[in-house]
Amino acid sequence: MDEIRLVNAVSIPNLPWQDRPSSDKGESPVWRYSENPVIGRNPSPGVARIFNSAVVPYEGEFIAALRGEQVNGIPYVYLGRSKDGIHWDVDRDKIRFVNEKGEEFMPRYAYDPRLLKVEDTYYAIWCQDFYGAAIGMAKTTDFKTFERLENPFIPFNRNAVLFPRRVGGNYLLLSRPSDSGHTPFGDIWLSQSPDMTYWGKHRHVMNPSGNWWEGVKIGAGAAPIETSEGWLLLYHGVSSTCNGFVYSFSAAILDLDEPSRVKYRCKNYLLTPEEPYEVSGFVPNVTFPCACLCDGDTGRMAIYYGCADTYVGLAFAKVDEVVRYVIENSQVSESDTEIGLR
Ligand code: BMA
Repeated sequence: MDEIRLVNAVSIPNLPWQDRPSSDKGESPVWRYSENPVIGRNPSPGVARIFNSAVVPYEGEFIAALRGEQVNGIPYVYLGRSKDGIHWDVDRDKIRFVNEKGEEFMPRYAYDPRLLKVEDTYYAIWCQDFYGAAIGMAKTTDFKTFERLENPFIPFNRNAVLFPRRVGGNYLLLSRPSDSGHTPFGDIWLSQSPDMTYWGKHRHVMNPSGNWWEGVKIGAGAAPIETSEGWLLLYHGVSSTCNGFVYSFSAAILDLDEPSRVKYRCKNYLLTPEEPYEVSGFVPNVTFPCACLCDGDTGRMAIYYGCADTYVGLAFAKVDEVVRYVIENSQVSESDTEIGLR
């Protein structure tokens, strides 16, 4: 295997980081931040919990789209700002979304945001009501005005994640068609658009595998990371127990030019609920990644993941070690490696 490296990655000199503790003898190439969680309960007035949230570097600091569960139980998206990616100031007000005329256009609720820069624009994507659970999208260039885009899909759908650049001239969006409740099924799909409005050329990417940790449903987590081996996709997988669902996460590597083809898929999870803040909370046993910052200079990865629908956690890894682990523990099926069109 040639040297494994990030491709098209920006340099993030202040990426949050902590070396792997020597006491950590786990075989996974991912380790947790020792001061987790980085956002605790009741983080700001009117917000009881912040968890599944996404972070981008912005003007030498960091900005986050945070899933904030209000004290009336309704989730919404708030902006957070941080100099170090660890200590966060949470905006008092929800993100104010507008339509293309600049008029206020708020979703009824919004959760599980992802946030990503594509070309010169930042895109926020979340799950919202569109006569049932569906995907909402907005764009911003200054984090002051968020203009809503057309909802990309009819309901029901969740876990939409954009690619950081066009492939074959099109923007790419992963998503997970679902039901409007606590969906007991779910595959990852890829859709393409020339303009961020019309989405089509849908391709199946992968389904829950025979691996028990991801046997019920899967969903894209962080935006795919471009590497010399392909797109590294962190995704969550759900297993069913007599006490309910357990959310772990792992990774797959998608073909760079045909990302509906899975080149490698890790048969083991990279992280599963173990720590008290992951196994105990509003919904126990949930680790739910929504973002990963990668430093182009060092190959370091900082993964932001929701913990037990209550907190935000940070985990670290090195891209070459993750890619190597996925390849060495890969198990792909025929439906993974095919193009995904029937
Ligand atoms: C999923 C989503 C996530 C949540 C998870 C576990 O269906 O609603 O926001 O973290 O369930 O409750």
